[in-house]
Amino acid sequence: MEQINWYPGHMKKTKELIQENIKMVDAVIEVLDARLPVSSKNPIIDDLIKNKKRIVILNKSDLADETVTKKWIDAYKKNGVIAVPMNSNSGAGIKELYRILENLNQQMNANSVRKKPIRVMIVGIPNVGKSSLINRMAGKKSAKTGNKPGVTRGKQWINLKEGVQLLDTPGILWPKFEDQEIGLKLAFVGSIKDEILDLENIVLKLIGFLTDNYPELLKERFKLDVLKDTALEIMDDICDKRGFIQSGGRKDYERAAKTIMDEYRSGKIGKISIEKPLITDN
Ligand SMILES: Nc1nc2c(ncn2[C@@H]2O[C@H](COP(=O)(O)OP(=O)(O)OP(=O)(O)O)[C@@H](O)[C@H]2O)c(=O)[nH]1
Ligand SMILES: [Mg+2]
Repeated sequence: MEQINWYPGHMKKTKELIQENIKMVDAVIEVLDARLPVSSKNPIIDDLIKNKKRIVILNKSDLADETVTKKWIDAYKKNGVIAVPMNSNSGAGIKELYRILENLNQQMNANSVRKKPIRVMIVGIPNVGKSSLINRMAGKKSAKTGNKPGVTRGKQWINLKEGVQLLDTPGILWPKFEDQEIGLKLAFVGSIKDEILDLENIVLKLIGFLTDNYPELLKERFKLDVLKDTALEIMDDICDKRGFIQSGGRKDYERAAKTIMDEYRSGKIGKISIEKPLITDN
C-alpha cells in the first residue's frame, strides 16, 4: 500500500489535481469498498464531481456479504446512482461496467455526426483497488495513447474497446479519517496501516462486530461451540483452539490478533459486510 500523509497542503494539491482532471472527462468512476461503502467514500468527492456523470463501483465484492451488496445497489438505484458490484481480481463485473459505459457513450453521441470516445477517470481512497480496476479494464489488448500536447495537456489515456478512453492515473483521495468509528472500520479492512494501530484492540472490536453480526461464521471458522460473553474470552478460546500459547502457558494474543485479522481480510472467515444501507424492504 502506498503511504500517504494527508497533511492540509497535500490535500489541497490533490483536490486541485483531481479538479483539473475531472474537467477533461465525461464521467467519473468512484471506487468504493463493497464492505463499507460509506466509510470508504472520500468526504469531498461529491463536491468535486458535481454534476458530472458518476458510476459507483462496489469493489472487493468477493469479500462482502452478497445480500447486503444487492441492497446497496438497490439503495443507490433509488437515489438515481448507477452502482456495479466488482471483483477487480477476477474481473467479475467488468462486462456490466462496459455495458454502462457503452450506454453513456451512445447518449453522449446521440446527436453528433463525428463520434467522440467517452472519457473516464477512476477515483478512490488508498488501497480500494483503483489500480487493479484499471488493469482489469485495460486488459491485454489496450494501448496507451501517449502524450498529445495541446489536446490532452500531457495526460496519458488508455484506449479501451467500445469507444472508451480511460485516464491511466487514478485520483487518490483521502478517507474520512476524522471520525473514530470510521477509522476503526477502515482498519478492519486494512485501509489504515497496521503499524500505527493497536492491533489487539482492533481485533477485539472486530470479534465484537462478528459476534453481533456474523456469529455463525465466527463459530465455524474457529470451531467454537458457543461464543462467550466478551470479546476477550472469545479471543482466549481461539488461542486455545489454535494453540496460540507461549512457553510458560500465557496466551499469545499478538499471534492470535494477527491471525484473526489476516483470516478476516483474506475472506477466510466468510463474506462479511460492515455497513448496511439504512433502508427497509417494502
Ligand atoms: N479480494 C479482492 N482484492 C482486491 C480487489 N481489488 C483489489 N484488491 C486487492 O486490494 C489491494 C489494493 O489494490 P490496488 O489496486 O493496489 O489499490 P489502489 O486503490 O490502486 O491503491 P493505492 O494505489 O495505494 O491508492 C491489492 O492487494 C489488490 O490485490 C477485489 O476486487 N477483491
Ligand atoms: Mg494504485
